[in-house]
Amino acid sequence: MKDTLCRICNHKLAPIMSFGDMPIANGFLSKDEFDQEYFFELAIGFCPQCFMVQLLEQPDREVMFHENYAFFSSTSMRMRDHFQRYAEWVIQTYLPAENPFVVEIGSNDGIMLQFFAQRGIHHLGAEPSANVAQVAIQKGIQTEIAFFDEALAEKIVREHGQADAILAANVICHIPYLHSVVKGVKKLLKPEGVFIFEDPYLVDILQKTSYDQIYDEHVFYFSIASLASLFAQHDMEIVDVLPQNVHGGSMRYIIANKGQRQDSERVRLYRQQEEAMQIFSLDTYQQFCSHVEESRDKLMSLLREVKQSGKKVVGYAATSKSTTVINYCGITPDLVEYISDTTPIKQGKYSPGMHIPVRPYQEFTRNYPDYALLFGWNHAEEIFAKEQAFKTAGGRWIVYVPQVHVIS
Ligand code: DWN
Ligand code: SAH
Repeated sequence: MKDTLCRICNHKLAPIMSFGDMPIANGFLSKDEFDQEYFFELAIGFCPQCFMVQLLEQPDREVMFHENYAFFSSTSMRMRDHFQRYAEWVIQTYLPAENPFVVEIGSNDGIMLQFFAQRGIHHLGAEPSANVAQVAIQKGIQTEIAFFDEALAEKIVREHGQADAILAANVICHIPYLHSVVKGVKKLLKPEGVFIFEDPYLVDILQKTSYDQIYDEHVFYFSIASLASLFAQHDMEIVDVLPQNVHGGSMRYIIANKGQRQDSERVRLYRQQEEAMQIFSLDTYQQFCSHVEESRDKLMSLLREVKQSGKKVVGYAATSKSTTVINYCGITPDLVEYISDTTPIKQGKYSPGMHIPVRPYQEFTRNYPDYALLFGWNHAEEIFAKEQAFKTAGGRWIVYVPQVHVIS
């Protein structure tokens, strides 16, 4: 494992665990690209000084986010509803009645900004992956195709003025240069404005052994404690936190300039919970490693047992998270015949690393397998609701978060 310094406070990181060589999580590829596939060592560490859990090494941003980015946010109806509620809550709670301006970092295909655009609210998305950004632009959503950082924030201020709210979901934990992001946020926000973002929460990852949240794009695994330390360096503070039941357990953070807003009691309560979970102790992370290894061994024995009994298994949803599970566990195409996915850009390609074919969803419904391995476990509610017929036909689900088990 590499010797790396904390991206937040420069202290030397304590290594937690390595998952071995990993490909790009969203790097779905065709056969003729197999021999040029990019690999890096996926490993995480913990900062004993500011408590930030992070990747030791992250591939360059252009290798992950580009004009062929494979994740389109609007593939989940439940996430669409979630972002509609997020937008309405921001409008009611934080936007002034007169001429509000909202910026979203990592706006993807416009899943959240569409609800501001529909109301005629002045908005702007910063989204570097050109193909997903184009989908938003076609919907009439103002989008700057660029990575958000301090320089982009200055440009937005020059062209649009300062914002009342800067929003984000599942992107701040992707950006290694967070000091530049926070400096940009401070310049772009009106002094009384708010910066609101949500990301997978470290406590949920530890409690559920959801190690598949660990992949190239997710450079940070946030806690309130680690973020408090980041924002304190910029004279900002966390004024509220709201747990979210999406993407396997997320936390929404509301950040303001110091002294501008009263803190909610929730910040203190959830920090206490973090202490009770011992997120400051290296032992906790060592225990997490044993749970991850146990989960891998159980999943592999189950898949081998099912294969030996002559049953057919297919993967359900070619998620970014599945790249970690497939490559870390060593799931080969003889164990999982193909992965069903609804995203056209992934279909007809192969999964990163292990090269399991990705096929259109219709193939799943046309000829149900005996077992479906639920790579999209974070969307279980939505998926189980629409796959009643699979269950009625005798199909079984293999789930591995929080524990490896079969649902019949
Ligand atoms: O943080 C991130 C989150 C928000 O989204 C990004 N770094 C990348 C991405 O992660 P993911 O790929 O693990 O996201 P999801 O939402 O768990 O999975 C999306 C994939 O699942 C898409 O390829 C579509 C597929 N899917 C499907 O085939 N059938 C999804 C649903 C809900 C379905 O019913
Ligand atoms: N907010 C959406 C998309 C999350 S996927 C959702 O929750 O569904 C992460 C997105 O962040 C991708 O679309 C990626 O292109 C974008 N991204 C990555 N680095 C970024 C950066 N520095 N600034 C802005 N967006 C970024």
